[in-house]
Amino acid sequence: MMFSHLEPYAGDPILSLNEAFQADPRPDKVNLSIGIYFDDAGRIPVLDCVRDAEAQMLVANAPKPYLPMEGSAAMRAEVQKLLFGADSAALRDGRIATLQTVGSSGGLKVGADFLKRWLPGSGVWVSDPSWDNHRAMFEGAGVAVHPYPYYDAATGGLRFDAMCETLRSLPPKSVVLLHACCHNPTGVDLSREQWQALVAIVRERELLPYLDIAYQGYGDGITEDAYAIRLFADAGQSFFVANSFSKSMSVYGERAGALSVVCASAAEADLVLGQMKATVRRNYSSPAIHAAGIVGRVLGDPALRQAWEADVAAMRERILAMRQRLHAVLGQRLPGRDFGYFLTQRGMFSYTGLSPAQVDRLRDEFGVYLVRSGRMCVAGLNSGNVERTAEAMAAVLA
Ligand code: KET
Repeated sequence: MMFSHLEPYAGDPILSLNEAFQADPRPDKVNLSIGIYFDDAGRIPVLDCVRDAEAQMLVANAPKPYLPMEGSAAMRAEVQKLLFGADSAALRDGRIATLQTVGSSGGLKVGADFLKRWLPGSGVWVSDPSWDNHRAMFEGAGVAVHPYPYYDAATGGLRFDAMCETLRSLPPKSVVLLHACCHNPTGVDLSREQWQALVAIVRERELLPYLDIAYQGYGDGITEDAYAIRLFADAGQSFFVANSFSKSMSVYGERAGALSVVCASAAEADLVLGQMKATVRRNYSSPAIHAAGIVGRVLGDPALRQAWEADVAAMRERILAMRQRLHAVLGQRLPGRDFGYFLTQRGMFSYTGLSPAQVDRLRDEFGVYLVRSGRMCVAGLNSGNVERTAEAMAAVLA
């Protein structure tokens, strides 16, 4: 009996729920649980630009060696331009160390292991609430995790003053995890003025920002959503960025992501890249070659790039249309209640304010799946299910 002492795994609040959805036999079920973009037919799209990149790879019939620990050089260079802008001073100065990682989750974990080893006294502060896996991954790396105030349930907005007050009280070199755009789970983002105020606090308190950008292009646009990244870089700040292509290229299972560290000098960036490579070697040795081929081509080939930007805009606009439809139906059914948050929140998610009991009722009675926190993936709505989903929500809210 080697393993009888194990505690049973309670499951992951998002991934286990998605498994429960798949197992639900009801034909009219609606998946608003996991952060995946579904098209208007309810399918995960294969973008034309991704298919064309894969077709090019098939024709080239190139061998599949191990990539270096830090991943594909061509992909890393494209990621840097995408995040920081081709004319970034930090990029020109060679101050950015970028690695291709196994999804952005792989990047977050490699970054967490690196911090545990090289800034062992630093804790990490995450927004209240945040993506649950942030806490799990940093704690798994042995880093202490603390919350900072963020979402204001009373107004559906941001507790920005309280957030700043907490950040001002942190010891130097504390790590502050920030969602660069499309906050998960709330959909509530900082304004540009608030980002600027944050940069000043980070500088004054010598904090280390760790930006997570998993939904680039789903907020206001591909470049617009990189605002915070470019602001920190232009301010001469040292910081981390983990970025994902899972959602923006609809390549979830390819595990396409990267981790970048902006440093004070090119020499420091070399040191960081070296130790990051060592961290990767100890975790998974090297990232996936197919993911590098897709991302490198889609970003680097002008025609594919143009097609991708149009695809991202179409996904963003379809989500917006679903937000408006949901808002309209709920406003009709429950007049006098304020559903304005569906329109102001950004990205894939809305924090609905539904209680766990209401979420359970939606699932059991109507086959509509939300995360129990009340988080809804708006990208699971489509013209065939949005009306009845809104009616179901109205029923449990009444
Ligand atoms: N960061 C955030 C903020 C995020 O929401 C996700 C995924 C990731 C990182 C991971 O991305 P990837 O590059 O695929 O490793 N979030 C969705 C899926 C999940 O929980 O894994 C979600 O919140 O539903």
